[in-house]
Amino acid sequence: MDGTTAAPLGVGMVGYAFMGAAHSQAWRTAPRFFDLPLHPEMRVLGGRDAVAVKSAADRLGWQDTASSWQELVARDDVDLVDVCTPGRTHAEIAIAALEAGKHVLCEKPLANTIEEAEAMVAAAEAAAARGVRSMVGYTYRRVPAVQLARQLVADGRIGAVRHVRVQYLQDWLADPEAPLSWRLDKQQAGSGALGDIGSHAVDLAQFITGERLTGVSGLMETFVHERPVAAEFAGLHGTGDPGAARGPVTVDDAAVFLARLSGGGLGVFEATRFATGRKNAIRLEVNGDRGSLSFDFEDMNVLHFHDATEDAAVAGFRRIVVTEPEHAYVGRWWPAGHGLGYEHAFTHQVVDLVGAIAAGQDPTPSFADGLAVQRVLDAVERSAADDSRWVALG
Ligand code: 4PW
Repeated sequence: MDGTTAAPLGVGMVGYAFMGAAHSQAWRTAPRFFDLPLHPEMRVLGGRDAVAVKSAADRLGWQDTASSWQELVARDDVDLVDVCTPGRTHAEIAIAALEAGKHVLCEKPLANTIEEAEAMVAAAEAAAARGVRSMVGYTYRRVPAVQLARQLVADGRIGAVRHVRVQYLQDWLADPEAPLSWRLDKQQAGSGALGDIGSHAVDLAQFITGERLTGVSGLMETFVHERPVAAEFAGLHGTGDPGAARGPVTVDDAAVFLARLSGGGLGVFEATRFATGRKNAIRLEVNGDRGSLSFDFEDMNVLHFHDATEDAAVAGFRRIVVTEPEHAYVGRWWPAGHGLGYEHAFTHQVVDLVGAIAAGQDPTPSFADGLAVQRVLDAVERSAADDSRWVALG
């Protein structure tokens, strides 16, 4: 404890790999930099491999361990369950936790199928009626420059949205010998680049514009169909075992799609793990009839803004360094100019979730927002499977 008088919020987390580590630092850090109305206590880390869970709990700062998610959900000292497992298990864990009266934070994409996502929304709505809250982890919304982009659109600074282009570019699979992981297994992950990173692109487009995608036409491709089985993993990358058996890749390596937006604009989306040299480039541009916005996560403390109502001779694009105390979340961190990184968005996610729980409000993005993204992913898959046929969304 750090001298807080806030009531405790007992947290249990399932999963402890890349996302588990990112969430752990957020639970640890949020109460140290922000005044939270409830004090998160990192009570239990859950997973099936007792030795690995114990070692992860010690490293990441969890007080205790559970050998199954069922055991974790059943504990009286757990008020909130944080689901950091592959998509295959999201629905069963989240629904059980909500039914047990625990608040839920669930990693994205919400689920592997529309049916699972719909069941999760139903459970979330029933739980909300009992004061139990849920949120899906589209963390890039909580990058201060993305918050500013949304604000500028909402304030009418770029006018009516005509174009949205979002690219989410990674390259960790460009090497055909990069090993298999659960992210390449349809049973575990639901889809590949489309669900893992294309889902962020869709969520960001809808979040920043405040509009919905109303139809899509897509293409999906798997460039490398077999890969060596990995010996072990760190982050996204596995270590190949020389001479290891090979296994099938059952998801897409890349997905591209066109979309229409509810406000009448057009969208172009790209998600790939084969963009050599691009590590985590989320490139986003929105053009309105009064101006434009441009953002690249690889320069995440900056937002470019063009005000088309200014004198054309000097208008250009303004480079806004989003590190002023006036910017969302920034005032609790460092002096102006001392930028933030990938992990801060996870901390902001905890801040907003805990704030909503304490205020008795439903946090966003909700499971319903997660389902809306899921419907877009599903429509892209159906389109791609049918010669890029146009698929309308309700
Ligand atoms: O934040 C991203 C995730 O949502 C990460 O960079 C990798 O891509 C891992 O999963 C997705």
